[in-house]
Formats: sequence, structure tokens, C-alpha cells
Amino acid sequence: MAIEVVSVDITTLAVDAIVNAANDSLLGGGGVDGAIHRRAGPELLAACRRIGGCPTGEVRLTPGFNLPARFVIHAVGPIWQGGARGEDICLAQVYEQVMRTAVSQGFQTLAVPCISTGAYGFPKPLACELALRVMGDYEDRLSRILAVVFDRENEQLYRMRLSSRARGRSRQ
Ligand code: AR6
Repeated sequence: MAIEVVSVDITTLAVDAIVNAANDSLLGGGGVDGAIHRRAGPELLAACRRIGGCPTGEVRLTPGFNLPARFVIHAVGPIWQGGARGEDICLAQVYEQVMRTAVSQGFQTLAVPCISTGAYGFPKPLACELALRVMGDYEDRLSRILAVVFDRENEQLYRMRLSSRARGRSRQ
């Protein structure tokens, strides 16, 4: 099984690509985005500026610059607005775009944070369900997918869901 849950700062991971939970300006911010820009250095901001933004639900690729990761997939998740505005479809679409980009670039190792579950306020249980469903569809095409959980609730949710999935498989 390719998906592993890890509780670490994503900026420390030497993988083919890490995913950034960015905003549509791509010009940095707080949370994981701030941490990635700090560690990658000013060249990342310059590269993002040249791209000129990214619509919600889409992704853009840059080098990792000073990060140990070779590339950064910048993913713009939805802001949670109560759930009636297609936020779930949008978040699933973002994960789809992340995984398609990783596969099309030939990445073998990928680290993915819990997109939209911080400043963007997406309910963590629903986000976890969507993230693992989409990443699970692609796990045979990469050697390692690291689901990076940075808070206790996400860690528990991801571990519970992956272990119940493993139990379900062993019964088949
Ligand atoms: N490594 C891994 N995960 C982290 C790290 C880290 N260093 N730091 C935080 N997280 P957020 P969003 C987790 O707010 O909700 C930014 O300002 C955190 O615990 O980073 O998509 C952007 O510029 C949470 O589970 O991203 C946007 O404006 C998860 O990363 C906006 O926030 C996502 O939290 C995007 O909001």
C-alpha cells in the first residue's frame, strides 16, 4: 500500500514533490504555504509571480529551490462556506489535479498536506475522506504517497480511515 501517514513538517521531506496548500494569488501566506516559501527562499516567490496566480480547484508546478523536495505542486483548495457551494467537489478536483500532475511528471514520491483544513476551514473528516479516496485511486502509480498530518485531529482521522480500509481489504 503506497499511502503512509506521517506527522512532520512537510518542508523537511526529500521527495520528488511536496504539495502546497496555496491561495489563488500564489504569492504566499500563512500555514503550510508560509513554511514552504520560507524554506524554499525568494526564488520560489519569483517563480510564482511569473506564473501569475492559479484559479481555485487547479494546481501549478514550480521547482523546489532550497527545499529538499525537487518540485512543489501548488494547489488552491476551496474556502469552506457552509458546504452548499460545491466545496466537496472542488476539493476532490484539487486532489485529482495534484495526482494527475504527479503521474504525468513521473514523480515516484509525493508528500501531500491536508489541503483547505487550516485557514480555509474545511471540515477535517470530510476533507480526509475525499483526500484518501482520490489519492487511493492513484496509489498504484507512485511508489510512496505521504499523507502529511500536522495536527492531532487530522492524524487520528487519517490513521483511522486507513486502518479501516486495510481491514476491509484483508476481509476480501
Ligand atoms: N507541514 C505540513 N502541514 C502543515 C504545515 C507544515 N509545515 N503547516 C501547517 N500545516 P493551511 P489551507 C497543515 O492553513 O487551509 C495560507 O495562508 C495545517 O495543520 O496551511 O488550505 C495560504 O496562503 C492544516 O491541516 O492551508 C492560503 O491563503 C493544513 O496544513 C490559505 O492559508 C492546511 O492548513 C490556505 O488555507
